[in-house]
Amino acid sequence: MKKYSIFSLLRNSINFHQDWQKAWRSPDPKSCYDVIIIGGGGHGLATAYYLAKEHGITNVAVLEKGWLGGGNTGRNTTIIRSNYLWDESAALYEKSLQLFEGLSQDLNYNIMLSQRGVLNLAHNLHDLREINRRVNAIRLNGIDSEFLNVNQIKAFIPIINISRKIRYPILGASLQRRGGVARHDAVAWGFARAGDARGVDIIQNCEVTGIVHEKGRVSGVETTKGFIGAKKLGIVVAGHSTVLAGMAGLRLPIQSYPLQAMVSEPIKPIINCVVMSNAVHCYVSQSDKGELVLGAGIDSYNSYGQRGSLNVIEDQLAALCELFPLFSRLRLIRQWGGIVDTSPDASPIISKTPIDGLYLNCGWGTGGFKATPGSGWVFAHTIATDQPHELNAPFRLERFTSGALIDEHGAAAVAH
Ligand code: FAD
Ligand code: PYC
Repeated sequence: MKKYSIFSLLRNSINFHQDWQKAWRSPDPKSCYDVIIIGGGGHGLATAYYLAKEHGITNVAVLEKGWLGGGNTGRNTTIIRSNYLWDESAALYEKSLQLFEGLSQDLNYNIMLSQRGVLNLAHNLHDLREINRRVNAIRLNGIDSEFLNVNQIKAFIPIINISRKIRYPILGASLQRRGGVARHDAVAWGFARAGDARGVDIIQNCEVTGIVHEKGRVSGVETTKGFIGAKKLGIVVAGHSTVLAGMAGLRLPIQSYPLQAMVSEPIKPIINCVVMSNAVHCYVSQSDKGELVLGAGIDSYNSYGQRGSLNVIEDQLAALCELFPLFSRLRLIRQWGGIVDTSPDASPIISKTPIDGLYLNCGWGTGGFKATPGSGWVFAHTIATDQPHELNAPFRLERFTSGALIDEHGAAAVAH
């Protein structure tokens, strides 16, 4: 990587950055690749990086219909945690959290990981029992998790409202101290730059319009830049998974919904952790710029409109003001949506498919950002070896016919 002095930074600022080295190349597609990854979000880019780094497979292209990270990767609220109930999920999300903990060093790119703690609130007796069960299950898997009573919550986050006289009083919470946030674009850019340095071709503005397979085996993709041959093909397109799988003649147990988020005007540092509430449907953290980053559950209807409904905004802001009356005078400055791919058990699908050489990574619903490196790690293994990694073996497509579901609706924390 080229080093820049203060003088070269100054020179570049007045010559419109003409001499700046590009972070990754923009090559024309080759006629054929060993592996094509469809989707230039975090998961696709991580897969390409680990294919090159861990498996020595560098004749790889990532095809992205828009710009890198322009899908859910750049639209999420950046929360990272591994507090999942079942052993299978705990192992996968914990692997991802551990990869996140070393990612800035591994990619030589500051992903701004901030392990400020994630609190999940309990508001009734059922929540309390459920949270205690989860804390114990998570600890049995060797993952950090603790229960906080109301006074401990107040000490951890003094601006929270612990009055018993509100609609849904706070009765307790789980805390994962290693949870937190990371800069989402930096995760995509870091994987892109590191993958490119190992030979991966990143091709933006290249929409896949057809998947070509003959005699039960993939041979390539039709794209807006023409046909590109491939020995193996990974579909990693989040909210558009059923569309891409449909091009190969596969019907998935996936539904796509809008999920929205929003930010307030920036204020001085006031909230030093992530607070989530399943019951009142609202979560909040504070960005490095000072904005409150807010969200809630998915819309209740299928759609590809990247916006989200007004009633979700209304309900979550009512919940926010109840939890933090102090925020009632803040103004919102921005709102957006992304399309999330939900599966029947709120767990992902990371799997081979009935078509040889075609692999699928989807179904992360509202919670795949935290899984970005782990997902790429196991998916690269699956593609390279044509076998699932032990961490993604339980997440095969076949679980929907065998019945071995991994129900993580509770851990999702953001309803879907
Ligand atoms: P994406 O980033 O969506 O990448 C898929 C890419 O595929 C897109 O760039 C798209 O353009 C491309 N594509 C689609 N079709 C084609 C085609 N035909 N040809 C070529 N390319 C194509 N998760 C968390 O863990 N924590 C959070 O705090 C969190 N907050 C969220 C908040 C919101 C508002 C949303 C929408 C999601 C949130 N998520 C969160 C979920 C998380 O963002 C996703 O699960 C994750 O980013 C999925 O990553 P991905 O790389 O699979 O998808
Ligand atoms: O999975 O932690 C999560 C999450 C937070 C906001 C959206 N998803």
